[in-house]
Amino acid sequence: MKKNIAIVGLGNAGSQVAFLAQKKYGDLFDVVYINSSEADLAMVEGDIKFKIGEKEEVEGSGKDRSKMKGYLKDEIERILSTEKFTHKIINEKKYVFVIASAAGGTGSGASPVLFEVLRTCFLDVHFILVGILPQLQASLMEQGNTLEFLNELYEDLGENTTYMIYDNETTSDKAPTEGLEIVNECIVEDIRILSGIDNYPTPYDSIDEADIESIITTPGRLLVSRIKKGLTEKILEDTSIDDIIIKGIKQSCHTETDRNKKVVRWGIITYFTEEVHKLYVTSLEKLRDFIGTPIERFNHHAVNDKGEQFNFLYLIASGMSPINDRVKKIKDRIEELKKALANDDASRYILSGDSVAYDVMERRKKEERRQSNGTPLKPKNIFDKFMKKE
Ligand SMILES: Nc1nc2c(ncn2[C@@H]2O[C@H](COP(=O)(O)OP(=O)(O)OP(=O)(O)O)[C@@H](O)[C@H]2O)c(=O)[nH]1
Ligand SMILES: [Mg+2]
Repeated sequence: MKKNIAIVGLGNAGSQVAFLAQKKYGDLFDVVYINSSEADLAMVEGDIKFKIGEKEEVEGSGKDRSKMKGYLKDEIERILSTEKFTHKIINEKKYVFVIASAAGGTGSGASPVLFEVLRTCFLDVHFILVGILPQLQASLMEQGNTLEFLNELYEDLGENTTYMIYDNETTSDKAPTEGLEIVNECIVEDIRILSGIDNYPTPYDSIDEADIESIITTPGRLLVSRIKKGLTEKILEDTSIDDIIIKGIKQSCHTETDRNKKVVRWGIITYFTEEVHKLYVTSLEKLRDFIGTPIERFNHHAVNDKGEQFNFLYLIASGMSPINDRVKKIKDRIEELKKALANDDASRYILSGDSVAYDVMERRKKEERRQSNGTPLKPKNIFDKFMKKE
């Protein structure tokens, strides 16, 4: 089977997601790893790995985004002249997902600019940027990096970008490693749905490859909700399908949906038994109240004759609003942490690591500004935009 999708994982979080995708669905995805940490790269297996950064440096960047941009800039020509990467992996794909944590150094720093380089070089491939937000309890440094990442997404990559935002806060009630694994799993399963693999043949309404393409390539935020439980005749007699879908969105690992409801397209893929199909009210008014009314709707209804425990419903929504409500929470958290540092002696001691980290971040930004006055060549000059920050 020809693979339509590649996953480029940057930094530790991105690589872990790519590795999971490789392990679970190696027949659907090609994967690429990019990391500054030799140790992290050694833990994953896949088609191709790029180590960026100084050779003798074994570990990551220590959350230094700008250093990573510099490292990627130094290596970008080598990466783009690696035929296996460009010809076999990227150029042959329909969709390439570029995945990283927004909070670290390597993935957060390198992924937006890499995304821009790739989409400039490979015009026939659709690129989707996937960012993972840190928990609200994460450090000042991580929150600061996240804001920079989101700034690059919204300001530098701009409106013509399709992106997905996952959130480690959604699993903050779980044990730390378990929480991250749930998020990784969610990302991989969502991308699997976007491959269209579960759109079973049907004589009824259907979503074909071109429809999926028009949903996925809509600029703005892309969200997937997968519902596999509770879609039984008994439950649907008392509960509206809208409520089930809304709950599915709220309980997913995607970050919260913005209150400024906007959605351009959605696709709903159902696989229901006849009985459940009869209970399915397709107007979905409450859902529209929750995420907005799409300009275009696509439906895929296939009949499940295997038994209602196999019923499922997937929602793919695209062109959604920027995550301004969540950004506000990050900013509030940064203010809270800074205030605690300034006012409270007890907090000052506990949070001193953060304070130092924040100073380091400020210094790095200045350094980055100073370095951005060179006259680099293409595609290196794409980096300029990302290295000019205040
Ligand atoms: N969902 C998820 N989050 C992760 C994972 N690994 C780390 N994180 C989170 O990502 C943030 C750190 O990003 P990393 O991906 O480790 O950083 P990096 O890109 O390797 O950058 P460096 O700072 O250079 O090491 C923290 O908020 C972690 O909690 C993972 O496997 N899955
Ligand atoms: Mg790392």
